[in-house]
Amino acid sequence: MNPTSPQPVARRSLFKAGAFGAAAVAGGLALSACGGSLAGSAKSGGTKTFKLAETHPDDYPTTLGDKKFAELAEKYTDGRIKIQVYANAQLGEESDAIEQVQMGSIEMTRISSAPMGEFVPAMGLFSLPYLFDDADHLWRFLESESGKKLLGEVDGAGFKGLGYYDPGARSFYTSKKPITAPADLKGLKIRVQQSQVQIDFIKALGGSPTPMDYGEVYSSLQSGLLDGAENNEPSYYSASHYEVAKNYTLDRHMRVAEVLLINKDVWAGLPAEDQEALQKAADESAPFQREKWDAQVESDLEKLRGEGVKINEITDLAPWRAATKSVIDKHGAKLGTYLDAVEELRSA
Ligand code: GTR
Repeated sequence: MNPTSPQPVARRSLFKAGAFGAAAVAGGLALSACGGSLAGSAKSGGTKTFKLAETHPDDYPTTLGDKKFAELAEKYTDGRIKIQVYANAQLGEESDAIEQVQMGSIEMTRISSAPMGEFVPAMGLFSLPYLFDDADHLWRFLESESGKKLLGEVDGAGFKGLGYYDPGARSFYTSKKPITAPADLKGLKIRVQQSQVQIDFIKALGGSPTPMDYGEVYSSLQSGLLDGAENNEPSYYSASHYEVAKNYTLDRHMRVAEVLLINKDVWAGLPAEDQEALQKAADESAPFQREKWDAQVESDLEKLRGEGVKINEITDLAPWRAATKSVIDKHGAKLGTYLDAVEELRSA
């Protein structure tokens, strides 16, 4: 990685030879580790075992959502489908996990919609800055016809979208100086997810965007390769990024929906009753995950204060919106009806 220049991300870059090879190897290893003989599923005595890739630790709210989903899926299929949740990025970083689900060497993943945006451009909607007023606004959209249609778009890229999980709100954290105004980001190297929209967001603020895997952020902050990054409270806390970047600026610039995905062919190969059972399990796991999320944000903020993190709450977003309007103008044009729906639901 070149730390001084932003790295453009195209869908193709996620398929670069190295990553593709690594994903294939990881997928193969994971399969043999589970004793799977079919590509994409391990079958024995009429039961199927699916792997679900999750980047977060075991007790993180999205992982708890995955586990609830797995528990309900097993129950509603009378044990015909078992889902094994592999937390802590055991099956690879998110860009690899997406590819593996697309290839079918992993059946399922819970993933951020930001890297999905490189496969399904409409998912880039969630990386538009300062778009949703709050979690309720986001959920009104996610549960609307428009939100469901957007989830359906993953179909064209080889996936079936089973549902959304709460992503909280992403905010900046920096190692040296605290961020209090948009101009403070000038010249800072800020890690972003694999997302062109996020690259443009940091550029609009005068910073130097650095797309990087989640697992590399801690050491890059520590070594000074990065000046900062951005994420929600549970990620900032659970990945210990606060240890190496102690200034947290709550500007809540993005609510990057989390998505639950299954490989499209694996889905298509299931009998209708199992499809219904999986969908019901996913639907019921979402409110459970959201409840866990809200509780986690509260307790993590408390712990972060206890660790001496300097928390700076941004109350006036007007200058931030003004500085980044070009991002909405550039990417919003491609998202027409989805953006209209977000506007309509603003104060429903
Ligand atoms: C988290 C998200 C992860 C991952 C991470 C990141 O908020 O839940 O799936 O995308 O951010 O920044 O890479």
